[in-house]
Amino acid sequence: MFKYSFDALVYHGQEDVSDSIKRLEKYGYDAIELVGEPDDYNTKEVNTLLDSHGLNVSSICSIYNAKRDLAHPEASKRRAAVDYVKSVADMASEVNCPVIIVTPTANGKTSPLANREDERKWAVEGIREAAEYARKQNVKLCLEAWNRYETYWLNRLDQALDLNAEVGMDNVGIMGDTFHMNIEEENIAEAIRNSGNDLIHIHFADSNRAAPGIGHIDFLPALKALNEIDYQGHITFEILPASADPFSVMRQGGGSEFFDEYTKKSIDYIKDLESKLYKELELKR
Ligand code: LER
Ligand code: MN
Repeated sequence: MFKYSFDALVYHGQEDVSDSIKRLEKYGYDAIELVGEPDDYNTKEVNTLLDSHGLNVSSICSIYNAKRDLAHPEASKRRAAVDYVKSVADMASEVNCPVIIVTPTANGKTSPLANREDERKWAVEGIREAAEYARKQNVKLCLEAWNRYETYWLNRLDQALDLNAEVGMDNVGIMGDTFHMNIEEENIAEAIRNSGNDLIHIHFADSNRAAPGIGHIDFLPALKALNEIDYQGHITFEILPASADPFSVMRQGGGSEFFDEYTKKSIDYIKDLESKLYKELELKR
């Protein structure tokens, strides 16, 4: 049985976190993915709400902008980025969250500001330092690959595996996001299978970043692959507005469909496919 969560990015700033938690309970979710803005949460209050609605925090979606670029040529900017990841790790430990998302470059950085190899080296150093810190709090980091319109660098899971091997820390893994994978991978299910135990988190959205079922990704092979690798993380729906800069759109309200409509559609659609998958496996026995 897969565990399901929903990325609160589209709710964030539009409603109180208590309303988000109530919505996720109503539609049968196991957990919430919180937004990596530690100053925006009172973690004690969040824990009380989570307890009373029977939800966990699956993960934290960190926000990497120009001020949080782990690969920036300026040392002071890299320091700010590493300190930011540490602050998200602190928040994670306060809400019992096992994994936080890390991407080595700012969102929208589609070409390097310095030599690519130097940027990689700086990012590796920063990720290692943040991982050492997070390990003491029992928090894992997962490296998320983004499509080419959001980053020049980490676009596919094989590249994330490679970066993970170079970082070489036992509390760092990788994650996929089917929206990005649909653009960059040869085959989504194969990429999941090849990631094996290193895949510790995943975002699901359809090809147009709407709720699964609204675009043209075939999610059944992806679920089969997750089942084959005995995936233990959550399936987290990250449904975002149709913009190369979804954050600026969301600041003005992403759209009413992201609340009840997509929250319900996402889990209903994938749970149906999950049942189909188990029936197929049962028939094969
Ligand atoms: C964050 O999880 C992500 O996938 C980025 O594309 C945000 O724009
Ligand atoms: Mn994502």
